[in-house]
Amino acid sequence: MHPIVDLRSDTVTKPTPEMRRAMAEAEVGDDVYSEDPTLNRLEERAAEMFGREAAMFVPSGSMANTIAVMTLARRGSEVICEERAHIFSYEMASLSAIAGCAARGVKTEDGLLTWKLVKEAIRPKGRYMAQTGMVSCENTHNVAGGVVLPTEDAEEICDGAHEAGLTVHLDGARIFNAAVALGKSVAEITRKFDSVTFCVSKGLGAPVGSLLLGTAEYIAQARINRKILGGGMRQAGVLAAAGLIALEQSPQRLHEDHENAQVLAQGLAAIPGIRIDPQRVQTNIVVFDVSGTGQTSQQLADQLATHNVKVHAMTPTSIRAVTHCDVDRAGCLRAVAALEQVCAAGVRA
Ligand code: TLP
Repeated sequence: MHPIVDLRSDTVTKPTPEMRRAMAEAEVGDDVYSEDPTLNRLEERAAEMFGREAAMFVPSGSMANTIAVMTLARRGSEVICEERAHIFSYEMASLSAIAGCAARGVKTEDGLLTWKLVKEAIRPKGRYMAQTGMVSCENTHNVAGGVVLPTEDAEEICDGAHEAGLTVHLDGARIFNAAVALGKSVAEITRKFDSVTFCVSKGLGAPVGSLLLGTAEYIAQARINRKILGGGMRQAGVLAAAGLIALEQSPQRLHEDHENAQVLAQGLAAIPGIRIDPQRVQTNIVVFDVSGTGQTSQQLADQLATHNVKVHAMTPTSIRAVTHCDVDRAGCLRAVAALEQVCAAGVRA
């Protein structure tokens, strides 16, 4: 049997031997006292890359988003986001359960918010409706298929929202993928947001962690909120050591994942019953419709697993495959061949 091709997510990557070595050798201290030199280095380097005053390491992207809402939005206020945004639909409602806000999901065809859509969703000032407090964007948009938010649209949202007295957060879990697709730096494409989060644990390949970025004042408050969540870590330098390698080295290779996603998308498009437009695949996420195969996404995913290919059944009719550093071109081609076989067998059955 072939080795496993795991396309469920770019979160599944294993630390490289260099990361493991750095983790073993990391100089550490107690981060709750801000005394972990490796973690401090990661935070400083991240802030520098994004042109921000400060950064804070958190265990996960979900915690980073929750802290952003806790820090930027008043309890009882509404947060405008795209309907399928991770912060709204994939974080166990922590936005409400923990940060005390309500999500106002905006429906879009392509996952991309615009200022026009955001503006229409802002509540009028009054005594009955929850008042809008914050806007949250996602770049790249995961569930919409890794689509990239154009920088002009992002900036228009930020300018409009600021003028309306709202704060704006960016869930940039995969912002380095967006930067590669846009051919711009992460600093350039995020500069107008009040707060930005990105994950070292996704396409960048580190085992654990995300960073939250903003002004020194914002991050000071965010540190308090991280502690409220029990997210103050101690000798977290062992994690930061891998994060530093991810941050310095991985952005240069993300274009390979995007190229592999294209190969995957084109292969999938040729399979009868599968619907996908490869031109809409901009980064490392490939979402495709399987309704024409006569099988549910879960049935297909289960059968693919018997061929040692793992994918994520996202909805009953759609599957998500994500490319990353632990899957090469041959692996992607093998996934296409396996799906072709599984679909053909389904037709015969
Ligand atoms: N996304 C995960 C799953 O939760 C779906 C994945 O496999 O893609 N923002 C975005 C845009 C994300 O895609 C994710 C993770 C997060 C935030 C949360 O990150 P973690 O998993 O570190 O809490």
